[in-house]
Amino acid sequence: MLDIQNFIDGSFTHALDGESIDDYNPATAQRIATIPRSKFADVELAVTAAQSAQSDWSALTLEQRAQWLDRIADALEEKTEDIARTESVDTGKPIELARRIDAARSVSNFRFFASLGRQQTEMIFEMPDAMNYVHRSPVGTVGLITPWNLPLYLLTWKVAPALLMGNTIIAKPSEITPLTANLLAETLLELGLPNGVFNLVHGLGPEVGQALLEHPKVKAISFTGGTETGRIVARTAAPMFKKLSLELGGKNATVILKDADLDYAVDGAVLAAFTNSGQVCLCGSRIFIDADIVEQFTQRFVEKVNAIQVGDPMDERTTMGSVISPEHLLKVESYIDLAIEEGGTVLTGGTREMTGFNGPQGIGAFLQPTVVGGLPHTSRCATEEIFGPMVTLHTFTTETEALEMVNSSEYGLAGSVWTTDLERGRIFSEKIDTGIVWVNTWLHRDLRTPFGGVKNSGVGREGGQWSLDFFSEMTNVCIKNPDSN
Ligand code: TXE
Repeated sequence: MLDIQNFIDGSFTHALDGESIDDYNPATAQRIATIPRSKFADVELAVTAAQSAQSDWSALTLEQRAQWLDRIADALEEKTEDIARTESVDTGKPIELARRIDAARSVSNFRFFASLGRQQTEMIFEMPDAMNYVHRSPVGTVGLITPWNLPLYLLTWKVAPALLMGNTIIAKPSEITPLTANLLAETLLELGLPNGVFNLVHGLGPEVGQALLEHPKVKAISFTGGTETGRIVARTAAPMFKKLSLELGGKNATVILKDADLDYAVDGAVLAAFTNSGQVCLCGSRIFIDADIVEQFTQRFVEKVNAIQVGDPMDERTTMGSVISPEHLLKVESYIDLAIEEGGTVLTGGTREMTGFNGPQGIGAFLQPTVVGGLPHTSRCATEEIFGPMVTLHTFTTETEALEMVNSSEYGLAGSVWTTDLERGRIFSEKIDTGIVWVNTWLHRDLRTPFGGVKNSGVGREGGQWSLDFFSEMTNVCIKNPDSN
């Protein structure tokens, strides 16, 4: 049992009122840690620490802060195994996935932004009689609120650019997965990052998260999480004119065109559907298939899904672990019941048993990957974000019909199109109302590219220069020499 504490002004400390909440391993149902149930007073302490660290941190050069990012990347890389195990225990995801995706990306987030910082050039705009240049300053103290699906991956995606641009940070990780944020704080303490530059407050969203949103000295909020919470964040922070970045939910489409390389497309669609038990905001949970190939595709897709090894996250052979919590398991199961009520057919999955796992069954939050056919694309199962190991299959006869179905969603985060005709794929992609489209691939990320959604999937973009713009304020300085007429 770990006794996790807040990290404020370079010290680990309990919540001021001493209250705590429990943290569980969803694969074993064991209590693994307690975390502070922080409130406004704890946020106040963190803000005070951040504000007093602000001027020294922002006085460093971009190169000096890039060197900090490199040092953090190196330190995290040495802890790869620790990060992977901790993330796996806290989320129920397979250790192999946690190592390959969560740990690796947490390191590369810091390396990437260090390198991007070094590539910055001055923005200069010459006029016949004057010159303009753009001076960047930090926003100040920023609040970073992150979810449970990719805990350290998504937190470091915000921490790295925020530090690079000279901001001080108050981070609020999900109360369901607090452990790797704590590991990051320990690492920063070991490295000697100046006190108050990075602060971490744990607790419940509506309490400590809300306090962070409401604090007048927190000048920007970068939030990744559910769409409903995103509305609360916007409602609270927008009237205070805080800078806001909202990365919200998705109900992404995977589109299999008639000329797709079928085996390749099946592999891609399975990965898009069930990576991290379907708990990635980019997961393709609605699959649209051309009627001419629907039978072959469905047969091969179901076969491939049946080969997924659902089991002990610590077993290297496991390809799918548990879902995030027993409550989330019930939510996903309620959608399977709803699918049947709505007239769908469960083609595979829908049960709790584990494959390839010798431990006691029925304790952890495990669910077989579930494929549902026969539902209209307008059904609740095909329109609401389930965020679990469940997908719906739909058939189209023309590409126009496919586009109409894909774009009928309230969400617009990502999507993928599978075809051997790259030009056709490109034209189709541009017509999808979404922030990100992949052709013949999924979750293939170049960190320089814009990341974010349209419609109910969010506002703003992260990634590359977009993150640097978010975490800085720009002042245009126009200089005229009085001697030049
Ligand atoms: O997200 P929440 P949850 C979706 C997915 C999932 C649903 C709910 O559909 O089922 O969201 O998941 C903090 N003020 N995604 O409950 O509640 C909260 O403590 C300030 C999509 O985890 O949005 C956590 O740190 N903060 C997604 C963070 O917000 C508040 C990833 C996200 O929690 C708050 C995860 C408040 N009033 C879930 N209330 C994605 N797009 O990646 C909560 N929080």
